[in-house]
Amino acid sequence: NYRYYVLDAPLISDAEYDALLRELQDLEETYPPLTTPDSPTQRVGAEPVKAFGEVRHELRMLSLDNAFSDDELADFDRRVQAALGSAQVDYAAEPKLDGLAVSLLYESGVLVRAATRGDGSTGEDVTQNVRTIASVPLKLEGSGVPDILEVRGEVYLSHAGFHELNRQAGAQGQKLFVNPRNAAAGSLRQLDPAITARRPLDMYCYGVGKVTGGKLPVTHSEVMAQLAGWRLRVYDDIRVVQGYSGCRAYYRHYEKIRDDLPFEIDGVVFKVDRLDLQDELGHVSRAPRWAIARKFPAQECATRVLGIDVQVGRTGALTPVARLEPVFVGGVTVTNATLHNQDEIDRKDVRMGDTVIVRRAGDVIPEVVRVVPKKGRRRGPAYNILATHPVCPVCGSRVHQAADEAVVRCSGGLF
Ligand code: I6G
Repeated sequence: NYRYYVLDAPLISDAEYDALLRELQDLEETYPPLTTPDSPTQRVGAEPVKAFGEVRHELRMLSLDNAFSDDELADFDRRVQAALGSAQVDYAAEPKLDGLAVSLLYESGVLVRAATRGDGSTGEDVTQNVRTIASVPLKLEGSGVPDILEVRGEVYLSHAGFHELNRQAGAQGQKLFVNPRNAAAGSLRQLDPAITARRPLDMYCYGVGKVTGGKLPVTHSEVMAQLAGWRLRVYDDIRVVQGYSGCRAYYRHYEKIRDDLPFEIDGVVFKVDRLDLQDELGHVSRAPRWAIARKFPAQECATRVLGIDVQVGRTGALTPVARLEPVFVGGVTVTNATLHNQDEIDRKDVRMGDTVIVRRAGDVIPEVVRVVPKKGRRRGPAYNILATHPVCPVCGSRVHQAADEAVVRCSGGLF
């Protein structure tokens, strides 16, 4: 499991893995006392619950302050320098995954409890659900594991996992999740762990909470390396960067590669690397003074549909396009967004005058993601591309839609 789910470097084939797991199941059935709580066979199997229990976090789970520009990032660095009275500060940098924060409690190296952040003071007990996440170790391996170790991190769904989940939901006529974050939250908050187990959740650890009966290294980056040494899943490009310019370069790099990552990130996080300096800085109300999230420009924004036009492409395909009230999203002003085809318009039920969420990611054409429901508002009629465009808006030829296609095409006068 560790090689496959944490290191992403399996040594054996899936078939060999399945055979080993079956052998273990057979052994445990024959000799029940051999079944330990941390056995790979014991990830699923807890009974559904009626409601989650409450967990009080002994050390508050803080949130992060945000910087939305280079200037705000520079301000943060200046504040840190001033408070510490030092010229240049080393920061540990890592991407900020768009998931939900979870706390894992290990006693003598064994996972005994997992909780959501909740309001920071009190969260929900999601132990049985977190146990089903294959990359979360049920038992830590290696030497020097503290008696009590609370690890914090982000539970998330990869893009692939999210699309697969929505594909299945669509096939079963269920409501689709709007984004990977909501899908991850919904998956973790299932009362039946068997359902969570079928969701491809994953987790990266980003810090520690309560630690007793053991010593940890003196910098954040070394602590992260130590967690990885105990087999916890830690991001493999946590870097120590110098000062504001180092932070900015790391941010630029992730801004560039963000759309190539297998999961959604909404920014990068910088933390003063030395833990003694973190202590010196302390925190204000809900956020530490020693950390900041440099956020990417929002990729989704709300705006209004002014009209629906049609564009005719090189292959004669008629693509419906929403004309929008201009909106600044993903770093540019967007005035048009693709609606893809009639099936997509029907599925999302997009109409003129609607308030919609528009998404612009990387160099991809902006798209209408969904309609924002407005209670009590009278809406326009449903849009139908064949009704509004019986002929091609470019050449006037008849348009047609093949029975097995979602696309409407210009016939080019051929029939
Ligand atoms: O919500 C968070 C995401 C990522 C974090 C975080 C983080 O580090 C990479 N770090 C801290 C300290 C907190 N929230 C409070």
